[in-house]
Amino acid sequence: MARLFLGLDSSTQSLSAVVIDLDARKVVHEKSLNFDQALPHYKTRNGVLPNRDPLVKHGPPLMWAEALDLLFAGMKKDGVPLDKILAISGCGQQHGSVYLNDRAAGALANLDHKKSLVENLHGIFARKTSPIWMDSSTTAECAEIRKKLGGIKYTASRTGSDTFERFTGPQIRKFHKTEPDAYDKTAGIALVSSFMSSLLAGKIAPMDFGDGAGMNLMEIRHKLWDTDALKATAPNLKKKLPPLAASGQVIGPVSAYFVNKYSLNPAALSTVWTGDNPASVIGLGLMKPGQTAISLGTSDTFFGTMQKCLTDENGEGHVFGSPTGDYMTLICFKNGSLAREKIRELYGIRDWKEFGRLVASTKPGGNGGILLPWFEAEIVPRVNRPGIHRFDLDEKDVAGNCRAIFEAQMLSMRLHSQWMNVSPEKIHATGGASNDAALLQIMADVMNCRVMRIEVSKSAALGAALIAAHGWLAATGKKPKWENLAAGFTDPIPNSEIRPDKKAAKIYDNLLEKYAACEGEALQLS
Ligand code: XUL
Repeated sequence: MARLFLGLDSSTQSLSAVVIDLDARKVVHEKSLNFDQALPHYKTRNGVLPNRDPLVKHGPPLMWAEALDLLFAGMKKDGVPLDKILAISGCGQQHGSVYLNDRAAGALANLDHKKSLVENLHGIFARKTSPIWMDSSTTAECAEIRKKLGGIKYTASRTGSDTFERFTGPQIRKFHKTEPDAYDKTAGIALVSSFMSSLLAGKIAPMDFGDGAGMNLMEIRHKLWDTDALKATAPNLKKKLPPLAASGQVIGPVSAYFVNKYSLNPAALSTVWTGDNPASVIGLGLMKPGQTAISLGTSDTFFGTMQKCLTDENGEGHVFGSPTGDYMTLICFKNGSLAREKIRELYGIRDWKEFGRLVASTKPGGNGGILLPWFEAEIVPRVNRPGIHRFDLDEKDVAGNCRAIFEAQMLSMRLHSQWMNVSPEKIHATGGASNDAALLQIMADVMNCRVMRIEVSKSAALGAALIAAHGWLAATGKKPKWENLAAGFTDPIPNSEIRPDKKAAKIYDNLLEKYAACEGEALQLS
């Protein structure tokens, strides 16, 4: 009988599912549900609730729960053999937090399949909305925690990252400061990942070492809650946090809710979820140190596997636990595809094909023009006052601006990833814009490295399905090797390799210095 595993990805804009057949080494089902389109009554835009303050970005946790119902209903309707799934894991947009009151545990344990998840979860939240990773409203709290922990370098070496506005610790501190009563009534805090796994398990789920590291609360080298960081963040915090565990660790059988309602296999194991980036490390096959990936998603991220924990003294990059038990490094740039979309809108460019054609019609380095695309407050480098900045670039030059935005995104990645001390020998490219050959050529030239496209767009959900398989095998006494497990699922697309052009790479070596100077100048203005 085929061994089937389900991976879910609760991301900013959508909830996705990937079902794999481990023996056939095939993805047998993929499904995705866009929050804005499928659940318009939550009134989100790109999965985010509107807010007058541009720095505040929240999402509705009930929407994520309702999406889970809809996705399972859709899979059942599509004839996915849910009764044959052996284990489920998942991942979520990192850093987002869900605040539960003392009724949550009881409600989770007694989910009534005759009602919807939304009805079942009525009255369990201590805070209606969840701050998500796009939120940058906690600068004061970051400074307070960082100071108490002894500065950037120490905070980073202790928790894996400097304090960042989107990280859960500073967000919790802001909640405690601005709504102390609601904070006091919070019995449990979950991450998006652990909230979703709690629904599937029917009990409060652990947080994993990957997503847990995105909170500024976990001691990165020992993978334990850091007492000083907890103290620096908010009172009585330890009591509100679940235990930490490895992703894929079995929590128990899935909640009867999903068995009764969607005919899910009653013996299916529900396992600990992780963050979307740690899951992508697996889904992109980055099991060996030095293997890197660039994901061109809502945000652009640069990440890879690292065996020994090395942290960024300047505090721009992050270290998280990897599902393999090693570490992963990551740098996240908020102005990713949203910024590319803004340029497309600004110049009325029909579609991405046209955008790629315009880029290809221009020369590497675009005559030295630089465009800093901080449409939204940026994470790396830190920009709290959004704005775009052009240097030696004519605003009316449509093709030049299309090239310049992607060049700046890649130059910024190169500049701000130098601390990792990894000279990538190959890059796996993924995410929406990775389908565009002209953009990938810029990536290969700026990074001076081979770039390969990877087959699945849903690398995070695939990674989660592989984590489920790993957890299931481990629970049945096996010691699965990650490379063997992922073989066949994570191979790059044949003949997709793009090699750097020597001349162009030289141009970018020189342009990097100018980019850094322009960035410095623009930061003075921001
Ligand atoms: C990583 C980060 C983003 C989100 C996107 O630190 O904030 O990549 O995980 O979902």
